[in-house]
Amino acid sequence: MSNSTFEQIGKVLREHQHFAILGHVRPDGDALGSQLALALSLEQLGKDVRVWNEDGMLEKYSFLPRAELLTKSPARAHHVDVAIALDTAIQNRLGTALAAVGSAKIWINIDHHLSNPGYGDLVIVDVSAPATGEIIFNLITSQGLPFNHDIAENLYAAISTDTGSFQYPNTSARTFEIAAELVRAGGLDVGKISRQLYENYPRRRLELLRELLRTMRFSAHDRVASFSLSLKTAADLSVLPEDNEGLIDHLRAVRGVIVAVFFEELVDGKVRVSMRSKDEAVDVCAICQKFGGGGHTLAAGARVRGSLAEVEEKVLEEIRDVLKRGS
Ligand SMILES: [Mn+2]
Repeated sequence: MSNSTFEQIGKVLREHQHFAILGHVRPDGDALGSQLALALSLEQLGKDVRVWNEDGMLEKYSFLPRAELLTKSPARAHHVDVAIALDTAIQNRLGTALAAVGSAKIWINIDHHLSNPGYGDLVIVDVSAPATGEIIFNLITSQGLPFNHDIAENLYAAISTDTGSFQYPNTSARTFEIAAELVRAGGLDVGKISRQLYENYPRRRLELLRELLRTMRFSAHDRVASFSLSLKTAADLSVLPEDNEGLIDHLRAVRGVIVAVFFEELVDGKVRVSMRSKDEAVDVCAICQKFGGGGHTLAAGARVRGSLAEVEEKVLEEIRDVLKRGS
């Protein structure tokens, strides 16, 4: 990534008319906020912009300014000039949004995941950025693209959620400078945004946490903590996929825990594994890559075929091996 890549992307954004902005399946605040922010900037330039995600807009993030722009990917493929994948480590993780792009002259890939192989024609994978939203901010400001309150609020939400409210290790002085600029130039009400992000959960999320805590396990001398969600429990509680975002942090927050793992049984015979590490020496991205997944050094995931019990066993064994080798 270099300034010239930012310039090339800026040029492509100005010179073309029809855009599709895509994000990964099971989106988080960074994916959704980044998609909306870039879309709003392009809209101000007078561009025709589609904003697609396999899951559409989540209830939890429907407060984001102009959230209605982001829709489920259409069943019929559309031709666009430029397709832009945001926050998406593997192109397949675009899901139906990938299929919705009939063809595009140019693919742009903007991301901060270590495991991103750099697919596409113009690529910015900045692993030092704690959120894709930070890279979008850099793109908008460096290329003089339109900026306003709504764009600022979407970027603030993206950065706040992906840094765990400015806590995770990638959070830098630059991150705070960007946040300050968003608050100042965008005229943001931080308290209001934070209430919507962190104090507006449905009751069932806490009921889900109660069930997850019943399954909590510690191993490797309490350095590994995990819990799991079966399809049955998810159905009993009418859980939405978005309800479990962030619950793994309860495991990570325990003193002595180095690796936290969340296992979620999926309908397709696979188990979704989310992993967090508190120690740079324990690279959970590398562990997840062994199971076909990827992510960041301290936060990664994979989808592994097998029953909940089988996958738990296999994955926990692998983590214990890695910890043994390290200690
Ligand atoms: Mn992200």
